[in-house]
Amino acid sequence: MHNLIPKPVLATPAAGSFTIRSNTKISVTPGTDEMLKLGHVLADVLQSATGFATPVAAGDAAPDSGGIWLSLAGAQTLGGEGYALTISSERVTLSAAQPAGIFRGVQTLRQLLPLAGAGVLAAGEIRDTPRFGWRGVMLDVCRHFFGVDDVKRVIDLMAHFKLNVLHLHLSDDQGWRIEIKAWPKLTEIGGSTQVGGGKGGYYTQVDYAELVAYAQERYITIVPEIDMPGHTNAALASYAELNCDGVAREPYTGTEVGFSSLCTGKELTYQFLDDVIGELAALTAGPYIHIGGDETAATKTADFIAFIERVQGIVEAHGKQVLGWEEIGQTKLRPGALVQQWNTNPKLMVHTRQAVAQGARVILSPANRVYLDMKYTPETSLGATWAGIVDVQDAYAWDPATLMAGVSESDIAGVEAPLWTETCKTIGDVEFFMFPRVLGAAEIAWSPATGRDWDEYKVRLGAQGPRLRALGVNFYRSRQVPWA
Ligand code: NGO
Repeated sequence: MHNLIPKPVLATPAAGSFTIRSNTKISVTPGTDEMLKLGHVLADVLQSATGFATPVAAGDAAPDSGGIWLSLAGAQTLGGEGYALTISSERVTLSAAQPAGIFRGVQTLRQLLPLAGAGVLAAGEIRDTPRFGWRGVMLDVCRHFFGVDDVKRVIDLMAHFKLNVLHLHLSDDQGWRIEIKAWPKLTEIGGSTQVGGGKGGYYTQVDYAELVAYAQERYITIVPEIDMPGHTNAALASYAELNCDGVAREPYTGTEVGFSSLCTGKELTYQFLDDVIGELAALTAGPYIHIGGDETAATKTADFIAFIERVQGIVEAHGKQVLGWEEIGQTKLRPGALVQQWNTNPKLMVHTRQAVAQGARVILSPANRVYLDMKYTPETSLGATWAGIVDVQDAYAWDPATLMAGVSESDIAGVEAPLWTETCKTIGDVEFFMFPRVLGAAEIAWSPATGRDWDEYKVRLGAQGPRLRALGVNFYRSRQVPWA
C-alpha cells in the first residue's frame, strides 16, 4: 500500500493477507451489464498476475469462499470516482457510488498485486477520492500523426494512473486529422503531411468513434480540439475560399507558430465552423469542445475577440460547452466555459485571471511543469526548451492551488499534461516524453496536497520501475529517481 501512484487519500494496512486462488470468484452488485463488465476488467487484471481465470457473476455479497465483491451499494459519499477497498484474509470488498469509482479501485488493486507469482494482497483499507475532476493528458496528433493503435496505447497507460481526460489536438498548421464529411479536402489535403514532410494521416469518423468508445470503457473522456483562429494553415491549404484573399496556402511542414489565421470577417468562416463543430459534437461523448485560441499573432485583437465570442455560440448551439487556451479569457465567456492556462510568462498569465474574474474555471497546464515535450535535461536528444528543462522533480514538486496568485482551489477544474509533438515521432517517443513525468501530474491531480512530498514520492516512483518495464513502457530512467 505504500507504493501506490497516485497516493490514496487514506490507506491503513492491517495484519494478514488475501490470496487469489484457482477457486476465487468475483461477484458484482447490482448485476448490470456495466458492473459485470467491470468484474471482467478485474478478472483480466487477476489473470495476468496469477494465471487463474476468475469467474464473474451477479451477487449481493462477497462469494462464500475466497471472494471478491464489487459493489455500488452503500457508498454514496464517495462521489463520481471515489472508492473504498477493504482487504481481509477472507474477502476483498471494493465499493463505490458509481461504476467509474469501481474502475479506479480496480487500478489500485492492479498496483497492489505483486508483478509475478502468487496473487497475494496485503490486508488493509483504502478510502480514496480525487482532488480534481479533470486529470488530463493532451496528445498533439498534428505535428506528427499517431494512429488508432497508438492512441489506444496512450489510453490504456493513462487508465492505470487514474487519468480521466484525453485531449486530442486535432488541427494545426501542419495537419488536419479528423474527417469532416461536409469538407472532405480538410483531410485529403490538410491531412496529407506533417512536420518534416512525412505522410501525415487522419482519423475517419469511424476510427474516431472507436477511440471515443475505447476511452469510455476506461472511464476516460476524449476532448477534441479544433484550434482557431490561428494554427489553421492546414485548413487554409485545403480550401482557397477560407482565406481572405481567396488563395490557398501551401501545406506547412515546419514548426513556426503564429502565422496563420482564419478570415474572421468572412461569413463562410462561420458556416465552415458550424459544419466542423456540428460533426465533431455528434462524435463527442463528453460535454466539451476545445476551440484553441492560442498564439493568434496573425489575427487583430478586436477580430479575435469578436470571433471567439461568436464561436462560443456555435459550440453551444451544438449542445456543447467551450474550452479554450487561456487567451480566450480576454473575451466575454459564456457560463460554464473553461480556460486552459499554459503560459509561464507572468505578463501573459493575465488572461487566466480575466477568465476567473468572469467565473470561468481553469485547467492548469503550466508549461515549465507539465509540458511533456520539454527536455528532461539539456542532454535529452528530443524535445524543446522554451519553457525550461523539466526533469521528473520539476514536474512533480508544485501545487495547483499556489501556482498563480488569484487562482485558488475552487477556481481549478484540474490539471492536464500536454504532449506537443514537433520532435516526437513514434509511440516510443510518446512514451519517453510521458513516462515517468505523467505519473507526477496524475498524482498532483488526484491526491491531497497535504502529505505530498518529492522525497517520499521519488521512492514510490522508483518502485513503479518494474511495473513500467513489465508494461513495455519506454520510460526515461531519470537519475533523480531510485529505480527498483
Ligand atoms: C505552445 C503552442 C503549441 C506548441 C507548444 C510547444 C500552446 C498552447 N501553443 O503551447 O503550438 O506546440 O507550445 O511546446
